[in-house]
Amino acid sequence: MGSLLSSISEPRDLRGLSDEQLDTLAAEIRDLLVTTCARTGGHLGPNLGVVELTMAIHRVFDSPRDRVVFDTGHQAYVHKILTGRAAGFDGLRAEGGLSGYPSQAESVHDIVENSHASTALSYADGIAKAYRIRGEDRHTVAVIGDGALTGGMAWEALNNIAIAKDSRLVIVVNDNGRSYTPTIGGLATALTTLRTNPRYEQILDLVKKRLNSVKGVGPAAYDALHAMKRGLKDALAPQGLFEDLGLKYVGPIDGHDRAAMEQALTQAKRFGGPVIVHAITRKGFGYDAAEQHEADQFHSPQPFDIETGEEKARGAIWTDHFADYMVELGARRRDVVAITAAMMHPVGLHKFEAAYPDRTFDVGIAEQHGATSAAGLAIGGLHPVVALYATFLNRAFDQVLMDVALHRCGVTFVLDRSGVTGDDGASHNGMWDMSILQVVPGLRLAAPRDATRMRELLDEAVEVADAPTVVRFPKGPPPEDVSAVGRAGGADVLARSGAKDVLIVAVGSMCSVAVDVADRLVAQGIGVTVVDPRWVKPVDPAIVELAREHRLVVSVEDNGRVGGCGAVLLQTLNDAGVTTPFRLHGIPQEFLGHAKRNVILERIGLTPQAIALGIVEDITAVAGHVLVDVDRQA
Ligand SMILES: Cc1ncc(C[n+]2csc(CCOP(=O)(O)OP(=O)(O)O)c2C)c(N)n1
Repeated sequence: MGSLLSSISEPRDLRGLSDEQLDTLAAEIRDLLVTTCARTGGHLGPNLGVVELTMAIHRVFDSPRDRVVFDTGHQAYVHKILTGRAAGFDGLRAEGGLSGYPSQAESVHDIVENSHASTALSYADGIAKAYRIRGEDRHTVAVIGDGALTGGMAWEALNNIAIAKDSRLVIVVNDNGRSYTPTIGGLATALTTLRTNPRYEQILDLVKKRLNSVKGVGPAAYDALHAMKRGLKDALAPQGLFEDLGLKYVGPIDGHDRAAMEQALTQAKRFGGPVIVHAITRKGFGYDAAEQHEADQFHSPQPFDIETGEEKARGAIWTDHFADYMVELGARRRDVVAITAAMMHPVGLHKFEAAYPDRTFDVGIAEQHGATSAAGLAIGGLHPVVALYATFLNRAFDQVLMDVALHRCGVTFVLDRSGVTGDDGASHNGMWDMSILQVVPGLRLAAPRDATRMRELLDEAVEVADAPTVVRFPKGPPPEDVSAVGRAGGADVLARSGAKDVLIVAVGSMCSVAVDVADRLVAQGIGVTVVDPRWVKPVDPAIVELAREHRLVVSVEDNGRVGGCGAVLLQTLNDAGVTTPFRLHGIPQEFLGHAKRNVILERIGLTPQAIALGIVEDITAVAGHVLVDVDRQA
């Protein structure tokens, strides 16, 4: 660790440093960011872009007395470093180590840790109002990217902040022009216009020249300056956007010019009401490989080689299979269109976009709009495929329920990163989708067990024209194909051996786990049937009948235990009068701390070994119970 860096244990340590020392510190921070992310992976690009901006905030404001809220929170590494956590970067995102997002458990300087975008302005609005009502003279700073500004919540917040005239609230817009890829939409265009407006540059030059030529500060100088200011304001009219809302605006400021940032923030702090400080930054700034990385400027690279910037090779993941198949599907079905919420590459729609640009829509970080717009596309005669990370579907629940399902729209939602995702922490696990979607009438939900089934189920999903369909799959590589040994209704039977002791109903990625469990049970003389429902909602009547025939039913899913597939299956069996003992395996309904996926699965008992052990105990108890009954009858 650099020598200056090791002298910073809290933000106030920044105050006594000279400009030169601050520049050195910025370099040391970048070095730590690059070397850490090269080893662990992480949000490198966004953090390289906010080094000076974060330093300026911590020099002008007094955290934790003043509160700093980072939208999404993926860009808070520099904040962590400046609040005494540089040494912890060794264990970034690993179990027991630093979280990749702000974390209240880690530091009093951290507030918002949800990592779902576009919430910071609402938090900040509330915090600032609370301090005003409590009579506390404290400032709240919200840092929000141009990407996060595309989310509806941000605009709901701005609408309210604009009338909270005495809120001591400073909104720093970190405008790097990008989400992962360039930010899309009218707002992005307005910001770009502002940033690249040649008139703005000309006027700045003019201002400088005129002011230099004015001797003394008389009325003439004032008029000239005033006229220039009006000129500037006109030139900046595109972002009248903010000013029309009644929000004070400072900028645009070069976000890598720390001194300029400090000046703007000081001005904003003095104002005493809500102010927007518009900072222009470059994602990946200061590390060539990141700045030049075309797809996403190293938004969130895997571990990589520092010299070449080359990411460590990885095998094909579920997303890659989806990406390829969407192109085929698009060729066969001209009515299929695709929607991403600012995650073209991460969800694998970039290939579809390359092949069918007119049929691909990046809606920004706007899952709600994306879902209802998809309903509109369906009403208009197309079949939209909305590809999201499972955790972000939570945002669009009401839209799926009321706008898509109630209106019987044929929309297919593809949920990537479902189940335990691990190193991004609690907010990124896709463990809610199969619970919240269970309550949506008419919706059908498929969980493919391997890449072949993913293609098959996607085909079946896009055939459904009068209801929402969902295809969900996890993070990482799919398993080798798991072939079926038979069929029961619409479900695949994956293993059938010996007596009808145990029926394992395995969901999606848990199918290969269940086959492993079956091998272990068979080795102990326990009869097992493993079934993959393929479509987990609605429950297949064939599975109800299978359950009736076995002595123990075990469900296994990588979704929360509450309200998920197992819970609904149990309820369905109950309704059908099937009284076979039932054991439900799933994710405990907790916010799971960050760690590698396999470490978490181990911790929560979703491994073949743990499940098999539980079944041996359960079937022994059940068999004992049956024997007692038999004795009694005799
Ligand atoms: C609701 C929601 N949808 C999607 C994401 C995934 N996501 C994480 S960061 C990001 C882009 C953020 O862009 P911006 O706010 O401009 O920040 P930058 O990374 O450019 O600094 C996206 C889409 C998310 N965090 N939350």
